Amino acid sequence: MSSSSSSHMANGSKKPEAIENQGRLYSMKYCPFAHRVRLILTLKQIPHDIVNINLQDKPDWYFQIHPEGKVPAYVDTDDAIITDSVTIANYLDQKYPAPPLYNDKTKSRDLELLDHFSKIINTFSNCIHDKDKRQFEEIVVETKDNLQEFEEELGIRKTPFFGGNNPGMLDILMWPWFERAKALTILYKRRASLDNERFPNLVSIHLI
Ligand SMILES: N[C@@H](CCC(=O)N[C@@H](CS)C(=O)NCC(=O)O)C(=O)O
Repeated sequence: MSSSSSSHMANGSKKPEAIENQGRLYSMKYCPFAHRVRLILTLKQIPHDIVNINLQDKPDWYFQIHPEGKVPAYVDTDDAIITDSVTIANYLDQKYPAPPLYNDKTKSRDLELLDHFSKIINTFSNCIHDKDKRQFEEIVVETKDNLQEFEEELGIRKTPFFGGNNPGMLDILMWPWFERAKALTILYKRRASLDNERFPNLVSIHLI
């Protein structure tokens, strides 16, 4: 369904030719935002290829696709260019409705929670890039407080995932940061995890 170059294209490289009838994701192997889109492409079985971009030495041609040179960017079969992970996810969900990733009853709350999740993304990013000078304990307390409403929402929905019995859009768009949370344990040499007593629902989804 997809092919991807494991190396990352740098300046001086030639832009790979588009493949007929396939969209293309410009990605970077470790980027959580691009990971979101890879999950959607796989789940919806959308034919695509993946071109990885070296973000330390971006190819000149890539700025014609994304003026700021960021990933992810998705180029559709009709050459439409879509940037920003959430915009791409929603675009693909509209174009390829199966399986459905939103539920009419919960969509607006999902979008609200997604917006609130950006606080957690920012904290994670600041920690990883050594920009958050606070003590580890303080960061953990704040992050847990920010996750409280997610735990409560699962309690209200009484379903294993935000999407119901299967992961939905919110689950998918949050997942890359849960998967990477263990990086904080390595970075701070302290265990960064959620406690089962306070976060039983989130722990059971994410096994962290
Ligand atoms: N809001 C964007 C954020 C994308 C983003 O920040 N990507 C990072 C890689 S993880 C990037 O391209 N960094 C390179 C740069 O800023 O020059 C999205 O959701 O797609």
